[in-house]
Amino acid sequence: MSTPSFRLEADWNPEISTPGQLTISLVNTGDAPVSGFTLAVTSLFRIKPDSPIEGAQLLDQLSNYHLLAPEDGFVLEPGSRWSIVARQISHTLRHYTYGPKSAAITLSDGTMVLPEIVPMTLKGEPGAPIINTPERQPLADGETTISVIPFPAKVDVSGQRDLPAAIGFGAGPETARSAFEATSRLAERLFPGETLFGDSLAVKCADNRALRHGAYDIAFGDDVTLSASDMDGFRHGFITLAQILRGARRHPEDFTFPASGIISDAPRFGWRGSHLDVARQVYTVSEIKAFLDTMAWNKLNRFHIHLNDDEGWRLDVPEYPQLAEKAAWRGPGEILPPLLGSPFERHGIIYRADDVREVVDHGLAIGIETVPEIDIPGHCYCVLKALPHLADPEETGIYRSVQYFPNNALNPALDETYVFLEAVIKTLVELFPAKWIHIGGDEVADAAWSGSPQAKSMQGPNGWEGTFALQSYFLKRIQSLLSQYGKETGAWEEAALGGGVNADRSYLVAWKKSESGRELALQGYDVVLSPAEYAYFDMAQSNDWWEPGASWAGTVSLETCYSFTPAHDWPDDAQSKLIGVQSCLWCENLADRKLFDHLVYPRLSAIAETSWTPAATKDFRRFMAIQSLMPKARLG
Ligand code: TNX
Repeated sequence: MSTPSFRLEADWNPEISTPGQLTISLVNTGDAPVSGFTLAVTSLFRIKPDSPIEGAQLLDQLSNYHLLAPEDGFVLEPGSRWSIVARQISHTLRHYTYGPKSAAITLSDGTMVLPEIVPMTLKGEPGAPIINTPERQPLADGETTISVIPFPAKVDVSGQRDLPAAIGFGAGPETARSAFEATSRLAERLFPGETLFGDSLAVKCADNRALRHGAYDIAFGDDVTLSASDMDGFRHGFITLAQILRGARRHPEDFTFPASGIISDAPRFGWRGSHLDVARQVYTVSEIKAFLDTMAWNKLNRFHIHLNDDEGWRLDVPEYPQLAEKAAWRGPGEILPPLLGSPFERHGIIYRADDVREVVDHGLAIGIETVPEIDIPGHCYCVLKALPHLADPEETGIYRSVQYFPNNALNPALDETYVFLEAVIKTLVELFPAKWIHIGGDEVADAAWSGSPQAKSMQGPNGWEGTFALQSYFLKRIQSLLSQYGKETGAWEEAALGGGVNADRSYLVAWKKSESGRELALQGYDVVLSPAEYAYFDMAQSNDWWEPGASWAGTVSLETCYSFTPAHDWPDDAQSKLIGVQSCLWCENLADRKLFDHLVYPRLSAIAETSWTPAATKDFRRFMAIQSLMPKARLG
């Protein structure tokens, strides 16, 4: 018998209906007819449940997992196609990445066949995904600078020194020597085969208590002298020197190694972060470490790791083995079906204590604190599937999250919820030394808990005060648990709803709009800005259909990303509430790891420059000349 084979095609046509028409076609590329089969597809789009579909029945669905079957008796002949048309779709589809990401055909005898998947087209027009690296744009003729990103606060240098063979450690305090050694190991990992550190130019290091945390000065003369008051300052100085050397070697027409003068540098913000969603896709410890290395070269210092979402839980909590055994896995027969491009087999990852320590220690050695996020009470679909006793047994009705997960929020009215979270927090406190723990708080559905008698019984003096009043009660209770451990609370901006968390000892990440941070600051919260329209790396970089990513917050070109000007219109009394800036990388589209570098670099460097360099010193033209020297994680 011949081996069955298939090709899966998809097309979006926004001109046929509103918002548009999605056609999915299965082509039989084998040489025997097939019947009695089903087709399972994961994607970014979601066909709305209970909406009419032409040519198929939707047998099952969870968020973006769809199980489809042709009408009874349908036979798919060799060389012919089965087409399904759907018009009620969760989003307007704007890029090929919204289309099918993984799929499987189950034949009538139960055999599973994986089709070839063709990237989704727009109105049938052929094309190919864009995966590229922005070109370096040289400086104007005769112009020179130093090749440093983020660009230092003050640069007053001149001349051109003969290039040293490497940056060496001359003399100085023990902190400087350790910073030198850690930076030299970092450079070896990032630029294998290049000599940046060695024993050539003997940099003299000096303690200067007048410099603030992370700040440094470099004086260029016969000697090169690096001054700082702490390890971070020395590390930053050595990174700057290595960047200067690399640039001057590669593009001597644009970049100098100064002969004299001074660089006086200090970060604009204490919080210079990057978030990574390790729930939607699987990231190995070594992939995370490679990402951290690129952060460090950009002088970023906070790694916000998003450890759970509806689609997966990543942290082993020994008291609840169901998390490691069930909630971390997707696949046929698992509590979660394949989603967002995961393969049709058991697929997932759980980080055990040693894995977490490896990530945390790797970060600390290069100046990065890892801030863990457990996203509660929403985004907990897989937790509630793995631990069904955490749901109110009397709950009626179905509410859905924006991502279409049904009843996915932990219930604030149940004692068991807090027993569970105490165990989770105990694990977090043991493994993550940073002073902050981020507790999510985003995107709880408006209707959450409205069908739970136990939640309803927690009425305020004026009756049921609604989902967000209850959310506030819940988040405050978790916040006080964290403060018993001496930890501060981080959360997304929605944690201010319904009464909010206490502003004291907390920070909120403003993500919806660049203005939302200002409101939070005026309410008294410390704010980290990560506005999606500038700082979300899952946003596509142009309107081109073939540009990967999403665009619910618009498109974020490198120039747009660079143009982000934090708090430029905040009143003076709110400015002190801005503690920093971070990027976010949500990973719905990153089953295809080849997209990682394209989405992240050099936008990571643009955010790094915004978080470090004084607004008036930023310069996109200079950035475009230097950015190509910055490292990539090369995960693809
Ligand atoms: C919104 S930003 C979310 C995430 C999604 C992201 C996609 C935030 C706090 N929640 O769940 O992954 O949009 O861009």
